[in-house]
Amino acid sequence: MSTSIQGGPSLPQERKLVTAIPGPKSQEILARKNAAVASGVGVALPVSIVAAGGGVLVDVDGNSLIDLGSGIAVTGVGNSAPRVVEAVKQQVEQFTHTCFTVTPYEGYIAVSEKLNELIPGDFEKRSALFNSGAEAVENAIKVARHYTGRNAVVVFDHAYHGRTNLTMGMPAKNIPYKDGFGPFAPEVYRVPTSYPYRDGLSGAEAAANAISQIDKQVGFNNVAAVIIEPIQGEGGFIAPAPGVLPALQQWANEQGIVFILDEVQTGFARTGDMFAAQHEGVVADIVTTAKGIAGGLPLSAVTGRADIMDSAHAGGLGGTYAGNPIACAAALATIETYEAENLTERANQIGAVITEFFTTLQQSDDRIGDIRGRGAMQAIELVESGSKAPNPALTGAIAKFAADNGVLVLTCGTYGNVIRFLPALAISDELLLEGLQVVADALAAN
Ligand code: PLZ
Repeated sequence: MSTSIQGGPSLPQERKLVTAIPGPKSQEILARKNAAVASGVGVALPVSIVAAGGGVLVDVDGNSLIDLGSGIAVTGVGNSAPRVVEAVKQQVEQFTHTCFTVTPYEGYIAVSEKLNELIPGDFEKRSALFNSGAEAVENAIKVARHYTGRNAVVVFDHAYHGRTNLTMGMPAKNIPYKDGFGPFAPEVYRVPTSYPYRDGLSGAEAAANAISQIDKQVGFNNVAAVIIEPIQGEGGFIAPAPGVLPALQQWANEQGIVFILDEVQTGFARTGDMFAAQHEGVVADIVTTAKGIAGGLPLSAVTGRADIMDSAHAGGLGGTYAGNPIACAAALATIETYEAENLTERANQIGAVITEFFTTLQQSDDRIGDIRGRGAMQAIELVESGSKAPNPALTGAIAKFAADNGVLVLTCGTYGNVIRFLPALAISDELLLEGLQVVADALAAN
């Protein structure tokens, strides 16, 4: 693996612990956090970071942790990729902000052109830029409603789409996202999806199930949009059975329903294709993207068929910071990095390393119920030995053991029993395998 995208402050790519986790300086800072920051803002691993790059996070005590989460699938190119650093520096010296809807600038337009070119679909497209994934989802729904003149939005079991009021009603998980935060926006309907490890349904069966529920609960003619993650992220890295996405796409097209793919977590080389939809040749009417788009700067996008996207009146879409010039400069440099460094291929190599590692381990530990994912978006679902009963206690214990031993892993899943692996595509095989071995040690110790 070339080191050309590791960049950053030349961080040694190593796991090195010089204190317990968290160390004394981190503890001091975290005590200030508890006094200053609203406690609803939790943290997964309470260390205070001073540098990050390639596949490591360095904390204020001098510990170097292996990062298998990349800020929840954001820093695909690393946390300080050279092209991104350079582009951001240049832009910040030119200007930091004008508000695109007041006085525009080329970067926003260049990002839109690039997205229109990269996102699957052999038709004219338009894009609009925003700040967060949730904001992109909200705007995709605004556009779909405006275009169709209909209200209903269909989401799926195990879905996750954000934390704003509209998107908060869309995730399928109460704690931590929804509890006590209602009322939620109306006209959001949830239907079953496909969970191959647990439901055993074929793609055709799962799609037929969902479509039949939409018919019975909502009525096709009331549906503005169906929105689905090509691989469900927060819900547990669930890839639907083959055929589900093409069947939903075809049905939505026939019914005049806007088919939205939420590629916020799966997009930008993560799954071994530039976009996860490409795996089955699915073409959405609208695609939402964020996270991996801009190397860590806040940017999101809604990209779709020109006639749908252009249906909203001028002034109907926007936001003060939406498509900020620094974030746009970072996005152009980030996308250039994915392409120039062939990071889709790297994502597939990473996926092969992870799959092989856990397939071997599974032979002697049946608590690894399922190993799944695509490219550098992989997960293990943990269950009770001899059954498929979810094992969230083991999952938490493994994340804790890994953190104590200098490896950041993230958990997810509706049942809280999935460990997900989302390393930066800049990580070396050596460091990745060292991180995975710590997870194996955690399994052995629990
Ligand atoms: N759509 C598919 O995965 C964000 C959530 C982290 P924002 N997932 C990480 C947390 O605990 O808040 C996500 C996603 C999909 C939309 C979103 C929302 O993206 O940038 O977090 O708003």
